[in-house]
Parts: sequence; structure tokens; C-alpha cells
Amino acid sequence: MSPKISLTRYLIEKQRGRQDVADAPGAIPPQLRLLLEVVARACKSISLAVTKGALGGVLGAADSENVQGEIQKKLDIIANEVLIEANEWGGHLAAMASEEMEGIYVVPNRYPQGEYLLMFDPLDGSSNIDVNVSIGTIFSVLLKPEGAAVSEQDFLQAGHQQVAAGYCIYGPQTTLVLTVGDGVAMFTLDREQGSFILTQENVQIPPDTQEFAINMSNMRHWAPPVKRYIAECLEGADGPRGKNFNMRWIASMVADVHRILTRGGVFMYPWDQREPGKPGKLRLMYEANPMGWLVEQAGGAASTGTERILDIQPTQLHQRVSVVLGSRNEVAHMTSYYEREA
Ligand code: P6P
Repeated sequence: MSPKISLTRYLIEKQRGRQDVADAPGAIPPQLRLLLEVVARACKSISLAVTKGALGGVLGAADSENVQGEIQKKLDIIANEVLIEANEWGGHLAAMASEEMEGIYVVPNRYPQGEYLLMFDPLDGSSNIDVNVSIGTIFSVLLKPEGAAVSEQDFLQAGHQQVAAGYCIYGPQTTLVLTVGDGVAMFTLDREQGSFILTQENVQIPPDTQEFAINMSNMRHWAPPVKRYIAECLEGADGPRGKNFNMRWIASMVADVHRILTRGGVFMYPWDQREPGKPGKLRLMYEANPMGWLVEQAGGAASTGTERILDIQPTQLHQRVSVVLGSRNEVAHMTSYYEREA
């Protein structure tokens, strides 16, 4: 039986890199290895809190709103605090940014500052917490630009500049999914040992699919290309697509993306006319960029409908974006409807 590879061993071997190839892709610096191990440890703590549910008194809403104007769940706040407290003292970060905090969190002067920036959605899919459906933590890592004191401007880097990204899904299993730029690996939490164990490497998304994920209740608000694409999927084998489609919508991006990384599919949260001034619902910096990079690293595609998500130059920390991601041939087919409309 092949030996179990822990996340620690995986990252140490990544840090060692390939001795025969200088600057081999995927070789990671020690500080980045430390950062990823600390984030993984924080996710284990969050998983424990999530698993307790009502027994831990952590369900239900807190009496506060986040920067998005959304009612915060108690676990949103707990998860955010766990990530801040786990990462602020290690010396690997200059600052953090979170869906749950308006401004950036600069590492306090009492701790050494590092060269990385960490962004996260501490608990994505919060509406599912109280009904026991999978939720997760999404994170993205950037290098702090050289020079002056860290500022919010330092975070405003395009998604293709990420140095690491991943998520931890709290479902029937607690699974950490990670990329450092040379493919996607999955680690399942062995609760008896308390370690994340490598369970899949070089994850590949099937290029074609017959499964789409979108919130159908918004259909009347969609732009014409989305209406046409979904209508043709629903026409099935008798329609222009010549095949039947299945639909899934978990209302937890982490869970929908995990399904797509595991068996393919296309996930969509497009612009709609409910709030025409907003480009979409999902956030660029700590939802679409990390998930988009993971999907691309697994052979998929991630678009706004009209441009590659990872090429967007951010202007605001909490800016939103339209998202179409998943099996690359299906994403290309879907985005072709926008081109025809142009
Ligand atoms: P809706 C969760 O709140 C989230 O940000 C994503 O995880 C999820 O895909 C989406 O919103 C669900 O949105 O409008 O279907 O509730």
C-alpha cells in the first residue's frame, strides 16, 4: 500500500522543488509553505466548529452585517477570527483581507511582517449553515509589492498574479483543495490523526459536460445570451444541443465548484438586471479569482462571459464579477453566445 502523503510532506517536497530544474514551476518558498500550513490548520479549527453545529451554539445569525450589507452568521465571524488569529503572528504575512471586514487587516507591529497578502471568504455559502449543507473557506495568496507600508492598493492585483489559492469544503468529508501553479491537489482530513492526507493529485476537469449550475429563479432577470444558453440546455436532445442536461444548484460556490473539479460541469452566476449597477453577485478577489485559478489549473476555464476572470485588473477590494466557469468546451460554448450578441 503506498505511504500516506500528508499536506506537510507534500508542501516540504514542493518547497524542495525539482533538484534537476532550476526555478521549477510549483517549487515554493519556505514562507509560502508556512502560510499554507497555517491556513490548513485554521481550516481544521473551522471544520471542528462547523461540525459541532447546534451543540456548539454556533448556528444562527449574529446581530451584525458585513461590508456587503449581508446579515452575518455566528460562524462567519468565528471563521474570520480563527483565520486572523492563526495567521497574524507567523511572520509570513503583511496583511489580510476578508469578505467579513471592510478594510484590510495589517499585521500588528508586535509581530514581524512578511511578504505575502492573504485574502479569504472565511465561510462561503453561509445560507447553508443552519440547514446542514456543505460550506467552505476560500483563500487566495498574493505577493506584496516591494516598497512602502502595505496598503489596500497592494491587494488590487489581477488573478493571474496569485501565488497560491484554494478552498476547504466542510461536507461529509473535510477536504482541502490547493494549487501553487502546477496543478490541483486534494487533501482529505484524517480526523483520527488530525492531518490532511493527499487523496488526489493533478485534478483534471472533463472538457465537456451535460450538467449546469445556476440559480434558475433569476431567469427572468438574465441577459439574453444566458437566457438563450439555458433555454437550449433545457431543450435537451430534441434541441440544438442534441443532448440532455442535468442541473445542480447548492447555493454554496465551494460545493458547486468541488463537484465540477470532481466530475465536470459549468457554474454560472451571471450579471442580472435586479441590480444592474453590479457586474454580478460573486466577489472577484476572494471567490472568483481563487476558484477561477483552481479551475484553470485543472484544465477548465473561468470567464465573466466576455473576458478571462484572471485578467481583470481590480479597482476595489470587494468588487463583484459575473462568473461562468468549469468544463472548458462548455464555457467556450456558453461565452460564444455573448460574442454573437456583440
Ligand atoms: P443565491 C453564497 O452566499 C454565495 O456567495 C455563493 O457561495 C453561492 O454560489 C451564491 O452566493 C448563491 O447565491 O442567490 O443562489 O443564494
